[in-house]
Amino acid sequence: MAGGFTLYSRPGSGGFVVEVAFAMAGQAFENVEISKTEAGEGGSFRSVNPVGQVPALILPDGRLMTESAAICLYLAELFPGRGIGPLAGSTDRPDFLRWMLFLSSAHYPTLLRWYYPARRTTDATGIDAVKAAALAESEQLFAVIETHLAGRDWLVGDAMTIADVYLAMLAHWLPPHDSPRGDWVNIIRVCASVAAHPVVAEVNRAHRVWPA
Ligand SMILES: N[C@@H](CCC(=O)N[C@@H](CS)C(=O)NCC(=O)O)C(=O)O
Repeated sequence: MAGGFTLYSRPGSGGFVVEVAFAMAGQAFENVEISKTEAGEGGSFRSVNPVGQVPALILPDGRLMTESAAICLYLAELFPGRGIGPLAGSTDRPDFLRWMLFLSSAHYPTLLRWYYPARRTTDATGIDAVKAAALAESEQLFAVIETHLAGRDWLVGDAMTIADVYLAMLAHWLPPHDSPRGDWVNIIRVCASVAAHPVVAEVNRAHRVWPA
């Protein structure tokens, strides 16, 4: 789409939350599916994003934007009033920034460590230990969220934001079952509310972050 947005993504990836933000905005974009081979070392996608990760967004002026949370925050500003998240100046803005960064910069990397453990050690016999530590840290962070959600409908304020969608995505990546732990009743409750949102449900039909 010349002059529009182009999103490089893959079903089930972090592109999910960005696609939901675009859908909430009602903004069309060209969706380019990148295979793991194209994204791998030496693959053609490396000329777009040198680190080979999705999501990667090409802005209408041709610049590259990476980082799922940064893209979501940008779309929230670009498309105000669409429920993506509270804007600067609103009471809920600090909470929104807190949880978006908590999820993307503290939590997402713990899951990446579990899925790509060989990047975290040069000791071939240390893989299992890296995975165990990654899972333990992820569970600690989910426990923080579980406590925060007690008596609340959403992570931020009194309406769904893209932060809740981000949470549902991470909760359904949790190894080994791709689902939140059964005793996290508050997280499960919020994930169910997110899944019931018609815009989210429509995007998830293609992504299947959770069973559609
Ligand atoms: N910090 C990045 C992480 C993106 C990321 O790790 N994406 C995964 C898919 S969910 C990926 O492309 N992994 C391939 C790799 O790391 O080689 C973001 O928030 O967008």
